[in-house]
Amino acid sequence: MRPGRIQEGSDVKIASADVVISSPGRNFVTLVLKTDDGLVGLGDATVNGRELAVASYLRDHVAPILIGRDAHAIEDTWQYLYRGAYWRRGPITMAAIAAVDVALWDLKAQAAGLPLYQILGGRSRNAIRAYGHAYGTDLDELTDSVRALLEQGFGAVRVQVSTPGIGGGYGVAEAGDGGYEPARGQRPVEEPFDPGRYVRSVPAMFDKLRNTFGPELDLLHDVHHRLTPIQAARLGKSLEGYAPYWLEDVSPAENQAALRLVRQHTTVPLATGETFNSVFDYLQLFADQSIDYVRSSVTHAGGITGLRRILDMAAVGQVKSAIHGPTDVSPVGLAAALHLDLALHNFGIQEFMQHVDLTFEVFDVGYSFANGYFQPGERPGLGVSLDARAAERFPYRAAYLPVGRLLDGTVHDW
Ligand code: CS2
Ligand code: MG
Repeated sequence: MRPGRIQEGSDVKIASADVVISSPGRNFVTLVLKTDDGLVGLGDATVNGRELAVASYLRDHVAPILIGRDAHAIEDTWQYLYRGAYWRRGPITMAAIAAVDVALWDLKAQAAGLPLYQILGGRSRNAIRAYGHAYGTDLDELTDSVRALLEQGFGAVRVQVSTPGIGGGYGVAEAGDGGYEPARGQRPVEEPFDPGRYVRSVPAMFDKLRNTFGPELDLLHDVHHRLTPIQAARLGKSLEGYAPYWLEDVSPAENQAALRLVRQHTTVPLATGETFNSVFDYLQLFADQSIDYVRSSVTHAGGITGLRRILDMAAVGQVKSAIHGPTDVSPVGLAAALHLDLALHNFGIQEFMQHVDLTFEVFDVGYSFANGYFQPGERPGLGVSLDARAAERFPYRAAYLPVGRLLDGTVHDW
Protein backbone atom coordinates (compact mmCIF):
# COMPACT_ATOMS: atom_id res chain seq x y z
CA MET A 1 0.00 0.00 0.00
CA ARG A 2 1.32 3.42 -0.93
CA PRO A 3 1.52 5.72 2.08
CA GLY A 4 -1.23 8.36 2.18
CA ARG A 5 -3.63 6.52 -0.11
CA ILE A 6 -6.46 4.39 1.06
CA GLN A 7 -6.77 1.44 -1.24
CA GLU A 8 -8.79 -0.97 0.86
CA GLY A 9 -12.51 -0.53 1.28
CA SER A 10 -15.87 -1.62 -0.01
CA ASP A 11 -16.37 -1.94 -3.73
CA VAL A 12 -19.60 0.09 -3.67
CA LYS A 13 -18.94 3.44 -5.31
CA ILE A 14 -20.82 6.72 -5.44
CA ALA A 15 -22.17 6.82 -9.01
CA SER A 16 -23.98 10.18 -9.05
CA ALA A 17 -24.62 13.22 -6.88
CA ASP A 18 -27.54 15.51 -7.80
CA VAL A 19 -28.98 18.54 -6.06
CA VAL A 20 -32.76 19.07 -6.01
CA ILE A 21 -34.05 22.52 -5.07
CA SER A 22 -37.78 22.65 -4.44
CA SER A 23 -40.26 24.81 -2.60
CA PRO A 24 -43.25 22.76 -1.44
CA GLY A 25 -44.36 25.26 1.21
CA ARG A 26 -40.82 26.62 1.64
CA ASN A 27 -37.41 26.13 0.02
CA PHE A 28 -35.47 22.92 0.52
CA VAL A 29 -32.12 21.80 -0.91
CA THR A 30 -31.74 18.02 -1.10
CA LEU A 31 -28.67 16.04 -2.14
CA VAL A 32 -29.44 12.76 -3.92
CA LEU A 33 -26.55 10.27 -3.94
CA LYS A 34 -26.77 7.07 -5.99
CA THR A 35 -24.43 4.10 -5.72
CA ASP A 36 -23.30 1.91 -8.59
CA ASP A 37 -25.35 -0.93 -7.08
CA GLY A 38 -28.56 1.11 -7.35
CA LEU A 39 -29.25 2.51 -3.86
CA VAL A 40 -30.42 6.12 -3.38
CA GLY A 41 -29.40 8.14 -0.29
CA LEU A 42 -30.71 11.59 0.68
CA GLY A 43 -29.18 14.50 2.59
CA ASP A 44 -30.64 17.88 3.58
CA ALA A 45 -28.56 20.98 2.72
CA THR A 46 -31.10 23.73 3.39
CA VAL A 47 -29.75 27.01 4.79
CA ASN A 48 -32.78 29.28 5.13
CA GLY A 49 -32.47 32.40 2.95
CA ARG A 50 -29.11 31.32 1.46
CA GLU A 51 -30.24 28.11 -0.26
CA LEU A 52 -28.57 28.63 -3.64
CA ALA A 53 -25.14 29.11 -2.08
CA VAL A 54 -25.17 25.58 -0.65
CA ALA A 55 -26.65 24.18 -3.86
CA SER A 56 -23.75 25.66 -5.84
CA TYR A 57 -21.18 24.47 -3.27
CA LEU A 58 -22.50 20.94 -3.69
CA ARG A 59 -23.02 20.98 -7.45
CA ASP A 60 -19.90 22.85 -8.45
CA HIS A 61 -17.35 21.78 -5.85
CA VAL A 62 -18.45 18.60 -4.07
CA ALA A 63 -20.32 16.44 -6.59
CA PRO A 64 -17.40 16.24 -9.06
CA ILE A 65 -15.00 14.92 -6.39
CA LEU A 66 -17.50 12.49 -4.83
CA ILE A 67 -18.14 10.38 -7.90
CA GLY A 68 -16.20 7.11 -7.72
CA ARG A 69 -15.52 7.33 -3.96
CA ASP A 70 -16.21 4.40 -1.64
CA ALA A 71 -19.83 4.87 -0.52
CA HIS A 72 -19.13 3.21 2.84
CA ALA A 73 -16.19 5.40 3.90
CA ILE A 74 -18.28 7.94 5.82
CA GLU A 75 -15.69 9.28 8.27
CA ASP A 76 -13.03 9.43 5.57
CA THR A 77 -15.34 11.37 3.25
CA TRP A 78 -16.30 13.75 6.08
CA GLN A 79 -12.62 14.51 6.78
CA TYR A 80 -11.83 14.67 3.06
CA LEU A 81 -14.45 17.39 2.54
CA TYR A 82 -13.72 19.23 5.81
CA ARG A 83 -9.92 19.26 5.80
CA GLY A 84 -9.63 18.92 2.03
CA ALA A 85 -11.42 22.23 1.37
CA TYR A 86 -8.80 23.99 3.50
CA TRP A 87 -11.49 26.68 4.21
CA ARG A 88 -13.16 25.15 7.23
CA ARG A 89 -16.44 25.54 9.07
CA GLY A 90 -19.15 28.10 8.32
CA PRO A 91 -22.83 27.35 7.65
CA ILE A 92 -22.55 26.82 3.89
CA THR A 93 -19.58 24.43 4.03
CA MET A 94 -20.97 22.51 7.00
CA ALA A 95 -24.47 22.17 5.48
CA ALA A 96 -22.89 20.80 2.30
CA ILE A 97 -20.79 18.32 4.31
CA ALA A 98 -23.90 17.45 6.35
CA ALA A 99 -25.88 16.59 3.23
CA VAL A 100 -23.16 14.22 1.99
CA ASP A 101 -22.74 12.69 5.45
CA VAL A 102 -26.47 12.03 5.98
CA ALA A 103 -26.88 10.61 2.47
CA LEU A 104 -23.97 8.23 3.14
CA TRP A 105 -25.47 7.12 6.48
CA ASP A 106 -28.79 6.60 4.68
CA LEU A 107 -27.03 4.43 2.08
CA LYS A 108 -25.08 2.42 4.64
CA ALA A 109 -28.21 1.64 6.67
CA GLN A 110 -30.13 0.70 3.53
CA ALA A 111 -27.27 -1.58 2.47
CA ALA A 112 -27.51 -3.24 5.91
CA GLY A 113 -31.30 -3.47 5.56
CA LEU A 114 -31.72 -1.64 8.90
CA PRO A 115 -33.31 1.61 10.05
CA LEU A 116 -30.53 4.12 10.59
CA TYR A 117 -30.86 4.26 14.38
CA GLN A 118 -29.85 0.58 14.50
CA ILE A 119 -26.44 1.25 13.03
CA LEU A 120 -26.00 4.34 15.25
CA GLY A 121 -26.08 2.01 18.25
CA GLY A 122 -29.72 0.96 18.49
CA ARG A 123 -32.49 2.27 20.73
CA SER A 124 -31.57 4.07 23.94
CA ARG A 125 -35.25 4.84 24.64
CA ASN A 126 -38.73 3.82 23.58
CA ALA A 127 -39.80 7.08 21.97
CA ILE A 128 -38.60 10.63 21.31
CA ARG A 129 -40.18 13.42 23.34
CA ALA A 130 -40.87 16.54 21.30
CA TYR A 131 -41.89 20.12 22.02
CA GLY A 132 -44.40 22.04 19.95
CA HIS A 133 -44.81 25.75 19.20
CA ALA A 134 -47.50 27.99 20.68
CA TYR A 135 -47.84 31.70 20.03
CA GLY A 136 -50.29 34.57 20.19
CA THR A 137 -50.55 38.27 19.55
CA ASP A 138 -51.87 38.50 23.14
CA LEU A 139 -52.04 36.23 26.19
CA ASP A 140 -55.53 34.91 25.41
CA GLU A 141 -54.51 33.89 21.89
CA LEU A 142 -51.37 32.28 23.29
CA THR A 143 -53.39 30.34 25.89
CA ASP A 144 -55.67 28.96 23.14
CA SER A 145 -52.62 28.02 21.10
CA VAL A 146 -51.11 26.11 24.08
CA ARG A 147 -54.45 24.34 24.63
CA ALA A 148 -54.50 23.20 20.97
CA LEU A 149 -51.05 21.65 21.41
CA LEU A 150 -52.10 19.91 24.63
CA GLU A 151 -54.94 18.36 22.64
CA GLN A 152 -52.35 17.02 20.18
CA GLY A 153 -50.60 15.35 23.12
CA PHE A 154 -47.64 17.68 23.65
CA GLY A 155 -46.32 17.90 27.22
CA ALA A 156 -43.70 20.52 26.34
CA VAL A 157 -44.47 23.74 24.50
CA ARG A 158 -42.42 26.72 23.31
CA VAL A 159 -44.35 29.89 24.13
CA GLN A 160 -43.99 33.23 22.32
CA VAL A 161 -46.19 36.31 22.56
CA SER A 162 -46.14 39.74 20.91
CA THR A 163 -44.60 42.47 23.04
CA PRO A 164 -47.36 44.88 24.14
CA GLY A 165 -47.10 48.24 22.41
CA ILE A 166 -44.79 46.93 19.67
CA GLY A 167 -46.62 44.06 18.00
CA GLY A 168 -44.94 41.36 15.95
CA GLY A 169 -42.50 39.58 18.21
CA TYR A 170 -40.29 36.64 17.39
CA GLY A 171 -42.20 33.39 16.79
CA VAL A 172 -45.65 35.01 16.44
CA ALA A 173 -47.68 34.86 13.22
CA GLU A 174 -49.08 38.12 11.99
CA ALA A 175 -52.84 38.08 11.40
CA GLY A 176 -53.80 36.21 8.25
CA ASP A 177 -50.17 35.40 7.46
CA GLY A 178 -50.41 31.80 8.63
CA GLY A 179 -46.69 31.38 9.25
CA TYR A 180 -44.84 32.28 12.43
CA GLU A 181 -41.41 31.44 11.13
CA PRO A 182 -41.38 33.62 8.05
CA ALA A 183 -38.93 33.58 5.23
CA ARG A 184 -40.75 35.64 2.69
CA GLY A 185 -40.34 38.26 0.01
CA GLN A 186 -37.63 39.31 -2.41
CA ARG A 187 -36.18 41.47 0.39
CA PRO A 188 -36.25 40.91 4.16
CA VAL A 189 -39.19 42.49 5.99
CA GLU A 190 -38.11 44.63 8.96
CA GLU A 191 -39.42 44.05 12.47
CA PRO A 192 -39.16 46.38 15.49
CA PHE A 193 -37.77 45.31 18.86
CA ASP A 194 -37.47 47.01 22.25
CA PRO A 195 -35.44 45.12 24.89
CA GLY A 196 -36.96 46.99 27.85
CA ARG A 197 -40.59 46.29 26.97
CA TYR A 198 -39.75 42.74 25.95
CA VAL A 199 -37.97 41.89 29.23
CA ARG A 200 -40.88 43.34 31.23
CA SER A 201 -43.48 41.38 29.25
CA VAL A 202 -42.04 37.85 29.47
CA PRO A 203 -42.69 37.27 33.23
CA ALA A 204 -46.35 38.24 32.67
CA MET A 205 -46.57 35.57 29.99
CA PHE A 206 -45.11 32.88 32.26
CA ASP A 207 -47.36 34.01 35.12
CA LYS A 208 -50.49 33.62 33.01
CA LEU A 209 -49.45 30.23 31.63
CA ARG A 210 -48.40 28.75 35.00
CA ASN A 211 -51.67 29.95 36.55
CA THR A 212 -53.70 28.49 33.70
CA PHE A 213 -51.90 25.19 33.10
CA GLY A 214 -50.24 24.41 36.45
CA PRO A 215 -46.72 23.19 37.24
CA GLU A 216 -46.57 20.02 35.09
CA LEU A 217 -46.43 21.53 31.61
CA ASP A 218 -42.90 22.14 30.34
CA LEU A 219 -42.67 25.73 29.06
CA LEU A 220 -39.81 26.78 26.76
CA HIS A 221 -39.06 30.26 25.46
CA ASP A 222 -36.79 31.48 22.63
CA VAL A 223 -35.18 34.93 23.03
CA HIS A 224 -33.63 34.59 19.55
CA HIS A 225 -30.29 36.27 20.35
CA ARG A 226 -31.89 39.62 21.21
CA LEU A 227 -30.51 40.57 24.65
CA THR A 228 -27.19 41.65 26.08
CA PRO A 229 -25.75 39.25 28.67
CA ILE A 230 -26.83 41.42 31.61
CA GLN A 231 -30.36 41.88 30.23
CA ALA A 232 -30.54 38.12 29.78
CA ALA A 233 -29.31 37.52 33.32
CA ARG A 234 -32.06 39.77 34.66
CA LEU A 235 -34.70 38.04 32.56
CA GLY A 236 -33.54 34.63 33.81
CA LYS A 237 -33.72 35.76 37.46
CA SER A 238 -37.22 37.15 36.99
CA LEU A 239 -38.47 33.80 35.63
CA GLU A 240 -37.00 31.41 38.19
CA GLY A 241 -40.24 31.10 40.17
CA TYR A 242 -42.03 29.86 37.03
CA ALA A 243 -39.47 27.10 36.44
CA PRO A 244 -39.08 27.37 32.65
CA TYR A 245 -37.79 24.24 30.93
CA TRP A 246 -35.29 26.55 29.23
CA LEU A 247 -34.47 29.95 27.83
CA GLU A 248 -33.04 29.66 24.33
CA ASP A 249 -30.45 31.87 22.61
CA VAL A 250 -30.61 34.60 25.24
CA SER A 251 -27.80 36.55 23.60
CA PRO A 252 -25.72 36.17 20.41
CA ALA A 253 -23.70 33.13 21.42
CA GLU A 254 -20.80 33.52 19.03
CA ASN A 255 -19.48 35.36 22.07
CA GLN A 256 -19.33 32.27 24.25
CA ALA A 257 -18.19 34.22 27.33
CA ALA A 258 -21.55 36.02 27.35
CA LEU A 259 -23.28 32.90 28.55
CA ARG A 260 -20.83 32.50 31.43
CA LEU A 261 -22.07 35.83 32.73
CA VAL A 262 -25.73 34.83 32.33
CA ARG A 263 -25.04 31.50 34.04
CA GLN A 264 -23.53 33.20 37.10
CA HIS A 265 -26.81 35.01 37.73
CA THR A 266 -29.58 32.52 37.08
CA THR A 267 -30.49 28.86 37.53
CA VAL A 268 -32.88 28.89 34.54
CA PRO A 269 -31.60 26.21 32.13
CA LEU A 270 -29.99 27.62 28.99
CA ALA A 271 -30.12 26.27 25.43
CA THR A 272 -28.10 27.48 22.47
CA GLY A 273 -26.42 26.50 19.23
CA GLU A 274 -28.91 26.47 16.33
CA THR A 275 -26.64 28.84 14.38
CA PHE A 276 -23.46 26.92 15.27
CA ASN A 277 -21.92 24.46 12.87
CA SER A 278 -18.90 22.92 14.58
CA VAL A 279 -17.74 21.41 17.85
CA PHE A 280 -15.34 24.33 18.12
CA ASP A 281 -18.31 26.69 18.59
CA TYR A 282 -19.06 24.90 21.86
CA LEU A 283 -15.62 24.45 23.42
CA GLN A 284 -15.84 27.30 25.92
CA LEU A 285 -19.52 26.71 26.66
CA PHE A 286 -18.79 23.11 27.60
CA ALA A 287 -15.63 23.94 29.56
CA ASP A 288 -17.54 26.58 31.57
CA GLN A 289 -20.66 24.41 31.98
CA SER A 290 -22.62 27.45 30.78
CA ILE A 291 -25.37 25.62 28.89
CA ASP A 292 -27.75 22.73 29.45
CA TYR A 293 -28.94 21.96 25.90
CA VAL A 294 -27.24 21.77 22.50
CA ARG A 295 -29.55 23.17 19.79
CA SER A 296 -27.56 22.36 16.64
CA SER A 297 -29.30 20.63 13.77
CA VAL A 298 -27.98 17.66 11.86
CA THR A 299 -28.34 19.79 8.72
CA HIS A 300 -26.20 22.74 9.83
CA ALA A 301 -23.59 21.05 12.01
CA GLY A 302 -21.88 18.66 9.62
CA GLY A 303 -24.43 15.86 9.60
CA ILE A 304 -24.72 12.91 11.92
CA THR A 305 -20.93 12.65 12.12
CA GLY A 306 -20.51 16.33 13.03
CA LEU A 307 -23.41 16.55 15.48
CA ARG A 308 -22.55 13.29 17.21
CA ARG A 309 -19.06 14.65 17.83
CA ILE A 310 -20.62 17.72 19.52
CA LEU A 311 -23.10 15.67 21.55
CA ASP A 312 -20.50 13.16 22.76
CA MET A 313 -18.47 16.06 24.08
CA ALA A 314 -21.62 17.58 25.62
CA ALA A 315 -22.32 14.31 27.44
CA VAL A 316 -19.16 14.69 29.51
CA GLY A 317 -20.75 17.67 31.29
CA GLN A 318 -24.29 16.16 31.38
CA VAL A 319 -25.39 18.57 28.66
CA LYS A 320 -28.27 17.15 26.64
CA SER A 321 -29.45 17.25 23.06
CA ALA A 322 -32.31 19.42 21.83
CA ILE A 323 -31.87 19.03 18.09
CA HIS A 324 -33.06 21.97 16.04
CA GLY A 325 -36.20 21.04 14.10
CA PRO A 326 -37.67 24.15 12.47
CA THR A 327 -39.54 23.82 9.19
CA ASP A 328 -36.47 25.10 7.36
CA VAL A 329 -34.84 21.76 8.18
CA SER A 330 -36.40 19.44 5.58
CA PRO A 331 -38.10 16.12 6.39
CA VAL A 332 -34.77 14.52 5.41
CA GLY A 333 -32.97 16.58 8.09
CA LEU A 334 -35.68 15.88 10.65
CA ALA A 335 -35.58 12.14 9.95
CA ALA A 336 -31.81 12.15 10.50
CA ALA A 337 -32.36 13.96 13.83
CA LEU A 338 -34.92 11.38 14.93
CA HIS A 339 -32.66 8.39 14.27
CA LEU A 340 -29.90 10.10 16.24
CA ASP A 341 -32.33 11.05 19.05
CA LEU A 342 -33.34 7.43 19.53
CA ALA A 343 -29.75 6.18 19.64
CA LEU A 344 -28.09 8.90 21.77
CA HIS A 345 -27.70 8.44 25.50
CA ASN A 346 -27.74 12.16 26.34
CA PHE A 347 -31.00 12.90 24.54
CA GLY A 348 -33.01 15.79 26.02
CA ILE A 349 -35.89 16.80 23.76
CA GLN A 350 -36.59 17.23 20.04
CA GLU A 351 -38.04 20.37 18.45
CA PHE A 352 -41.11 19.80 16.25
CA MET A 353 -42.39 22.71 14.18
CA GLN A 354 -44.64 20.70 11.78
CA HIS A 355 -44.15 20.99 8.01
CA VAL A 356 -47.18 22.00 5.94
CA ASP A 357 -49.06 19.29 3.98
CA LEU A 358 -47.57 20.49 0.66
CA THR A 359 -44.11 19.45 1.86
CA PHE A 360 -45.21 15.81 1.95
CA GLU A 361 -46.15 15.91 -1.75
CA VAL A 362 -42.39 15.89 -2.37
CA PHE A 363 -41.10 13.95 0.67
CA ASP A 364 -42.58 10.61 1.69
CA VAL A 365 -41.60 9.94 5.31
CA GLY A 366 -41.49 6.88 7.52
CA TYR A 367 -41.40 8.79 10.83
CA SER A 368 -44.52 9.36 12.85
CA PHE A 369 -45.71 11.49 15.76
CA ALA A 370 -48.38 10.68 18.36
CA ASN A 371 -49.15 11.93 21.89
CA GLY A 372 -46.10 14.14 22.17
CA TYR A 373 -43.60 11.51 20.97
CA PHE A 374 -41.89 10.69 17.67
CA GLN A 375 -40.79 7.38 16.20
CA PRO A 376 -38.28 7.40 13.32
CA GLY A 377 -39.95 4.32 11.80
CA GLU A 378 -38.58 0.95 10.77
CA ARG A 379 -37.93 1.48 7.06
CA PRO A 380 -34.29 0.78 6.07
CA GLY A 381 -32.06 3.86 6.13
CA LEU A 382 -33.53 7.27 6.93
CA GLY A 383 -36.94 6.12 5.74
CA VAL A 384 -37.51 9.16 3.51
CA SER A 385 -37.87 9.27 -0.26
CA LEU A 386 -38.08 12.22 -2.63
CA ASP A 387 -40.47 12.42 -5.58
CA ALA A 388 -38.36 14.25 -8.18
CA ARG A 389 -41.35 14.79 -10.50
CA ALA A 390 -43.37 16.37 -7.70
CA ALA A 391 -40.36 18.54 -6.75
CA GLU A 392 -40.42 20.06 -10.24
CA ARG A 393 -43.91 21.39 -9.55
CA PHE A 394 -42.50 23.59 -6.76
CA PRO A 395 -39.67 25.73 -8.16
CA TYR A 396 -37.37 27.78 -5.91
CA ARG A 397 -38.76 31.11 -4.72
CA ALA A 398 -36.46 33.73 -3.20
CA ALA A 399 -37.41 34.18 0.46
CA TYR A 400 -35.55 36.00 3.21
CA LEU A 401 -35.74 35.97 6.99
CA PRO A 402 -36.66 39.33 8.57
CA VAL A 403 -34.18 41.91 9.80
CA GLY A 404 -34.67 43.35 13.29
CA ARG A 405 -34.45 47.05 14.20
CA LEU A 406 -34.55 48.86 17.52
CA LEU A 407 -37.16 51.59 17.84
CA ASP A 408 -34.60 54.26 16.85
CA GLY A 409 -33.88 52.38 13.63
CA THR A 410 -30.64 50.63 14.62
CA VAL A 411 -30.25 47.18 13.06
CA HIS A 412 -30.63 44.53 15.78
CA ASP A 413 -30.44 40.74 16.01
CA TRP A 414 -33.67 39.22 14.68
C1 CS2 B 1 -35.89 29.00 15.73
C2 CS2 B 1 -35.63 28.73 14.29
O1 CS2 B 1 -36.49 26.73 15.89
C3 CS2 B 1 -36.07 27.69 16.50
O2 CS2 B 1 -35.79 27.67 17.68
O3 CS2 B 1 -35.01 29.81 16.38
O4 CS2 B 1 -36.86 28.44 13.76
C4 CS2 B 1 -34.94 29.81 13.46
O5 CS2 B 1 -35.56 31.04 13.59
C5 CS2 B 1 -34.91 29.39 12.01
O6 CS2 B 1 -34.33 28.14 11.87
C6 CS2 B 1 -34.23 30.40 11.12
O7 CS2 B 1 -34.14 29.90 9.85
MG1 MG C 1 -34.38 29.03 18.23
